[in-house]
Amino acid sequence: MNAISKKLKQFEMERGMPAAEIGLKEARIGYAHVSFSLVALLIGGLCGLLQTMVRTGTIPEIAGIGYYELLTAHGLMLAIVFTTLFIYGLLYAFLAQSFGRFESFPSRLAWLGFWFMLLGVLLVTWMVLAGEASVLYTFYAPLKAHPVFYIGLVIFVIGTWIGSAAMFRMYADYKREHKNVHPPLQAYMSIMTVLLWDVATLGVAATILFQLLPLSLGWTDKVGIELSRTLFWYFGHPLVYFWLLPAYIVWYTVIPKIVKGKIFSDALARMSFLLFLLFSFPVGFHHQLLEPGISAFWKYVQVVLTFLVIIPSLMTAFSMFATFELAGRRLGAKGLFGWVKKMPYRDVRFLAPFIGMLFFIPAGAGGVINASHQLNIVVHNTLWVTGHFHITVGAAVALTFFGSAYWLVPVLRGRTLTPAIQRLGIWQTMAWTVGMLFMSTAMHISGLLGNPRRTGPAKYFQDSIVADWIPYHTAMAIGGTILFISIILFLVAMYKLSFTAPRGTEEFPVAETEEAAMDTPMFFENWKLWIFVTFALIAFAYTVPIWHMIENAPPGAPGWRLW
Ligand code: HAS
Repeated sequence: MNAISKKLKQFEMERGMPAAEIGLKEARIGYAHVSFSLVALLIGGLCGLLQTMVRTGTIPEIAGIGYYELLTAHGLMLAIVFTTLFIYGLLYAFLAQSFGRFESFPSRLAWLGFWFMLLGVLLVTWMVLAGEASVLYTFYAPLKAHPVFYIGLVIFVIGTWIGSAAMFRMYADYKREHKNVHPPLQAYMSIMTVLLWDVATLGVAATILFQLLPLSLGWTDKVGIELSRTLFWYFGHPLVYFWLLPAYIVWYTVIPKIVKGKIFSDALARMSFLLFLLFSFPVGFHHQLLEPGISAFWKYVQVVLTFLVIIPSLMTAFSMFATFELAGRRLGAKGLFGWVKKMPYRDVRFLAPFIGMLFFIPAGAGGVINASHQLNIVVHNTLWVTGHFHITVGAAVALTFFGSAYWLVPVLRGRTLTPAIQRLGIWQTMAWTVGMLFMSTAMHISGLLGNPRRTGPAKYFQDSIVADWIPYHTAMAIGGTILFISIILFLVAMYKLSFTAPRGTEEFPVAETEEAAMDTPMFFENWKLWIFVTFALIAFAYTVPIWHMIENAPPGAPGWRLW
């Protein structure tokens, strides 16, 4: 073991500190983000339930609010607001726990970011509920929303940039004070996550500022659809890894502690996050495989790169299996799968993320199917894709966030997780699992039967094909209802953990690395190099196709308001 590794081990010991060591300032900012995300979860969940019922014909429009308004609010509230706010809360907690109480915690910057995000969300929600922005969460050109909707989005993104600047400062301060030492693994992964978000949002900021907002303000009368969608998916694919990586931080660093095991390899974990940074961006065309205006060659290049971005997920799967097996053997498990019996299934902090991992196995396989050009022709724009993202972000990620909230909220509030709340959490997790199985299975199958996504209630002239979809619609409505019940149970649990659970010190679970793991090389800290390689790959994958889109630009389309 070299000197650097010794220091690393020493820091690992130090950061196994009790939760109370998280400073008050960090806890407040973390809790503000998490509690705001819970409000978004409630609104988004309710809109999700209502839109399922409107689409399946169970209920008509509600108070003039139709399918597309509900679907837009559902998508934005859950996919953008709930996730981003929860992630920021979680990352602040990871950084605070990694570095200990920091006198110089950049709380002003962090709060400023929070208020910007809040303002942005309020403006966007106002426009959606006022019926001025039924453009779904992808706000695809040439759909045209009210300018305030786009301004709200810009303010929200600026808020996230300010928040990430606060995180970068914490990391830089730590590095300045600890030369030639790896910052703790959770901190490294957290910084990688926000860096990925910052680079990704450059694309969406570009299409909003230079295309959609000018169109909406009437400064331009046409928009280039292909360019706008390309900029959107340059952002849209790394966005899914921005959701996934915080869940992976929990899988790599928290779950081993809960199962009484250790992190299989610090170096492997860092490597997988680094690969996500490099390969998340040059792959956006796999969302546009069926769009004209992009040459087959560049689609092919980006599909090949898509298969590279699967590798860090396979590394994660390997690492998790290794962690479980080693932990199981330490607890006396025998044979290849003896560990399965040794896992703490009655602990919601483990059960929820573990079920998330199980969901992620078919979810990942579905991603591989989507990325294969010929198969994409079958599933594109069908409910299959909706099923895919419900078992990725809606199951693997959401269940991990739920499980994490059962220790995070008590840590941030200085309270404890009681056995009664544990039981509530288990019920809530089971309800989510059952609801998601109903809903996502029905979505996958009816998608294969040709059921389109993003469409309101339609009878298609009573065609017989449509009759085949009806049982699946019923299953979706049942699943959606169970999911909403799960959200209510979760919010009850969070209320108790925030306000009524006994005061005390809850454990912030962070595992140590296996002693036998290889030393972590210092090259992971070569940020200048990795950021350069990231932009080089982006330039390689996008320069020529975007140049083609501009050079051969079609006349563009006027903005449309279809609602
Ligand atoms: Fe995806 C569309 C391809 C991952 C989310 N995806 C979407 C959309 C969303 C989304 C939201 O190529 C729709 C966007 C829209 O509105 O149009 N996706 C992929 C690929 C992956 C992938 C190749 N997606 C995700 C993740 C998401 C997400 C993660 C959210 C968090 N996706 C696509 C494509 C489309 C697409 C096309 C466009 C479709 C179209 O035509 O529109 C890969 O990253 C997946 C790799 C994952 C794995 C699984 C590894 C398994 C693990 C679990 C281990 C389990 C353990 C437990 C240890 C290879 C890590 C074991 C215990 C036991 C007891 C067994």
